Amino acid sequence: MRDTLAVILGGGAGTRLFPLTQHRSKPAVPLAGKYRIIDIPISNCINSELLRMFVVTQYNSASLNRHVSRAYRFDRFGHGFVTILAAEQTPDSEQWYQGTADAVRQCLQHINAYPHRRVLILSGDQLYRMDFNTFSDHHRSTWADLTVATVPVTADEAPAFGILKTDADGVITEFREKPARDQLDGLDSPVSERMREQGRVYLASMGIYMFERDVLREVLLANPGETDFGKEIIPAAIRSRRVVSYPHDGYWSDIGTVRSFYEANLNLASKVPSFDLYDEDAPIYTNARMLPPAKIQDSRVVDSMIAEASVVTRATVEGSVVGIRSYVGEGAALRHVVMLGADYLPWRDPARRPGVDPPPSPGIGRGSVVESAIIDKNVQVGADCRITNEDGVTDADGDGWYIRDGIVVLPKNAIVPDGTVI
Ligand code: ADQ
Ligand code: ADP
Repeated sequence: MRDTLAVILGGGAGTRLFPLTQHRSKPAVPLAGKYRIIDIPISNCINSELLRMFVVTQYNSASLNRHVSRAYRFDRFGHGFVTILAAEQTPDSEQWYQGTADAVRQCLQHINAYPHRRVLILSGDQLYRMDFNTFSDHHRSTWADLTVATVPVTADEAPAFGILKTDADGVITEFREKPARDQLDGLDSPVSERMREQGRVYLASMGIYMFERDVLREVLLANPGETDFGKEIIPAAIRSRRVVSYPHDGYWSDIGTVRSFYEANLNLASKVPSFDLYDEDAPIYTNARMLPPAKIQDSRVVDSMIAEASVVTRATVEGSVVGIRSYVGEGAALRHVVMLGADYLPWRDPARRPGVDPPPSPGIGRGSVVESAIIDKNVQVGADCRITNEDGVTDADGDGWYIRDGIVVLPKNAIVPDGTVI
C-alpha cells in the first residue's frame, strides 16, 4: 500500500447524527465507550499498512483535530501521517465543499504533494473491517480504473444506497444512486447462492472507492460542476472507464444516523457481536489515556461494556455501553443505554478545574432509571429521574433533551434536574 494515499470523507453537516454532532464533526463522535468513529477507517488503514491518510472535514473540526493529534503520532523514521483537511478558502475557491467529490477536488493540491499511484476514498461513518491489501490486489488484477467496494442488500434496503449492476466478470455496467423501490427491476447482479436465498441480489456501493491517480484527477477536473461521487462521478465514470465491483465479505454498518449509531453500539455489547473489537490481528486504535480499570461494586451487569475509569455502585446495567469515566450511582438502572462517558472524573473537586464550566458531577444519580437512550459526554442526570420515553414518542425537542427515532438523546454537558421524567 506504499503507493496509495487514503482520503477519509469526514462529513458533511452530520445532521442525521444531531445532537451528537452539535459541537463536533461526525468522525469525532465517541464510539463503543472509548473510541471515536474516525478510529475505524484509520485502524483499517493502519492494519493494511496504508499509513498516509487525509481526513476531509468542514464542520466543528476542533475536537477531531485534538483526537487525531493525540492518538496518531507516527514515528519519524517512517512516513505515516493523518492530516486533517478542513474546508479553506483559496484563490481558486471561496466555497465550502459542495459534496463528496467536490471535497476531494478541493483537496487535490494537498494530495498531489505526495507521491502516489492510487487513491483510496473512504467514508468516515461506517463500522466494518476490511483489509485494503486484498481490495487493492483485486483492483490491480482486474485492471480497473476505479473499483467500488460492494455489499449485497435486499430490495427493502436498496433505496438507501447507490445500487450497481455487474456483468459476470464483476465489471459495473449500470449505477443508480438511491433508486426507489419500484425502480429496481433488472438491477440485480450475479451473487452467491447463499445471498440469493436471502434475497440479497442487489449490490450496494459502500462508498469506498479505489482510483488510479490520473483517473481520479481526470474525472474530477473534467466536470467541475459535478460535486458528488454517488450521484454524478461514478455513474459517468462507468460509461468511459473500466469500473469494477469488489465484493466485501463480512459485517458492514453505516452509522450516520442516530438509530444506526445506537444499534451499532449496543450490538458491540451483545453476546455475539457482529463486529469483533477483540481481534488481535486487526486491532482498533485510539487515544491511549492511561486510565485506571473500571470498578463495579455490588451491582448487576449483564451483556454490557464498561469502559476504563468508570464506577458502578449498587446499580443495574443491562445491554448497555458505558463510556470512559462514567459514574452510575446507587440504585440506578440503565437498560439499552449508550453512555459516551466523561472528560473528567465526576467525583473530583470542581475547584481543581478552575475556569471550566461543565456539570460538576456527571453520571447517573441515585435511583434514576434510564432506558433506550444515548447520553453524551459529561451529562449529569440527577437523583430519581425516569428517562424511559414511556409514551413511545418518535421525535421531539425538549428543554435539554431530544428524542430521535424513539431514542432519547441527552446532549453533551446537559444537567438533568432531580426527579425529571422524559
Ligand atoms: P451517502 O452516505 O448518502 O451515500 P454522503 O452523505 O455523500 O453519501 O456521504 C458519504 C461520506 O462522505 C460520509 O462519510 C459523509 O460524512 C461524507 N461527506 C458528505 N459530504 C461531505 C463533504 N461536503 N465534505 C466532506 N465529507 C463529506 C454514499 C454513496 C452511496 C453509497 C453510500 C454507502 O453516494 O452510493 O451507497 O455512501 O454508505
Ligand atoms: P468531544 O469531541 O467529545 O466533544 P473534546 O475532544 O472536545 O470532546 O474534548 C475532550 C477532551 O478535552 C478530553 O480528552 C479532555 O482532555 C478535555 N476536556 C474537555 N473538557 C474538560 C473538562 N471539563 N475537564 C478536563 N478536561 C476536559
